[in-house]
Amino acid sequence: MTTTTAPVTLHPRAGRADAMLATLLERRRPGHSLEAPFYLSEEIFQADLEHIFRRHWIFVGVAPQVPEPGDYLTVDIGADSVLIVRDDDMQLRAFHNVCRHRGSKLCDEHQGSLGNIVCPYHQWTYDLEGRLIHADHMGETFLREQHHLHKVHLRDLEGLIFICLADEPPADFEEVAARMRPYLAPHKLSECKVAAQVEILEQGNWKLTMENNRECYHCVGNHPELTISLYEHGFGAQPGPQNAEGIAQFEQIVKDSHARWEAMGLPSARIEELDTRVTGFRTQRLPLDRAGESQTMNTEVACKKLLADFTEKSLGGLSFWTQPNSWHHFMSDHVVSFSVIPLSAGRTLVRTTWCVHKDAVEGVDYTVENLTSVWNATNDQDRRLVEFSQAGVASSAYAPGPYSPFTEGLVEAFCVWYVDRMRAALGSGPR
Ligand code: 3BY
Ligand code: FES
Ligand code: FE
Repeated sequence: MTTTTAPVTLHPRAGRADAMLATLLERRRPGHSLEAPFYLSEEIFQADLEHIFRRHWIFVGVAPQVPEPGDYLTVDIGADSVLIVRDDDMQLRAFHNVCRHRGSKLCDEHQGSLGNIVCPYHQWTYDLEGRLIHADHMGETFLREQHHLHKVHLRDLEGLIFICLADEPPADFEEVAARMRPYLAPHKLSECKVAAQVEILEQGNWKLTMENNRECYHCVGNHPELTISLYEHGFGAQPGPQNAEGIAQFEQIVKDSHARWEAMGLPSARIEELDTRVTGFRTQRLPLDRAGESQTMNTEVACKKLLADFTEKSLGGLSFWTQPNSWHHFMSDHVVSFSVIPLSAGRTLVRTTWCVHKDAVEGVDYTVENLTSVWNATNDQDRRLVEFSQAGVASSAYAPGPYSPFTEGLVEAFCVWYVDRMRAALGSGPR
């Protein structure tokens, strides 16, 4: 996938909003932040939902949120509510959260547990595989089998749950999954429990949330808690004589750590495919500073009971970033996952979930406060930055500014991916 400068050939049924969007996509200046309407326009927000969030694989939660048959979670992508349920055979399934009778929403809570899926309106009842098993008053000739719940595509990638609302989801997810499994599997996320989940509402566009996540240029100035565990030379700077030695030392630490972890069966090498495929992703396992164990205030493990069968605490942080809406950090003692859900042009939900070994005991092996303090602080700092950005791009003085070639390469990768995917959607068949 490459960014071309050729004009987008619009579908014949394209409207004025699409034409405006196509013009903005065509004139996007490489290496610069996006023009203001991408963050402010409700029409572009609707296009984001349609072309990005309804066509790509969206990270919605972790398997430990739904450990038992009947456990469910719901997620709203624009007007589409999706119900994710574990069935009696322990299979995860996703359905549109919409009754086949007169369309009532079925489950209103974000998370819960049920025996069958019973519509609150007239009690049509579906089993955990989405089959309509009971509907009163519908007569002898009514065919229940024609009224099963509409399915949504779902993949469980080693405990990370992705859904896709498209009829034909991007097929390259299977390759991404195959390449990521060896990295993720050793941490056994599916054998964890949720220790904490926090939702924050950001008064900003979802793309500002994602762009902010894709760089650490802002870390030194804003994240005193997170930077305790990050190596000073590990998150980017402009290389020069003043830091050449520090960078070389860090690179040596990475090399030595990778050799140690690879020998333990933990793949560590970086994969960099954020803007070169439909299901853009990136991964790398990086050493942590000081005690080097975990992203905590003292960099020691937050949970004494380690994940899986790990006996070694210093496994660094395995990070996994996906387009368009997630990032994750897998450590020896816990996993922290972030799901970004767009609510409107200027409002975004960020859901953070911390998981520990399912046998870990709160108050004995870990405390929620110690486990969550770094990312609660960091999320709040990032929320403020996103809100400042949202306020600033609304100003008449805002014009796209230049990215650092050293520390904002992944922000550019996010924008290149976004622009490419939007152009592909606008230029192709019926919508
Ligand atoms: O660690 C993260 O997930 C991102 C990357 C850089 C800044 N940050 C909060
Ligand atoms: Fe669901 Fe009537 S709308 S049973
Ligand atoms: Fe940040």
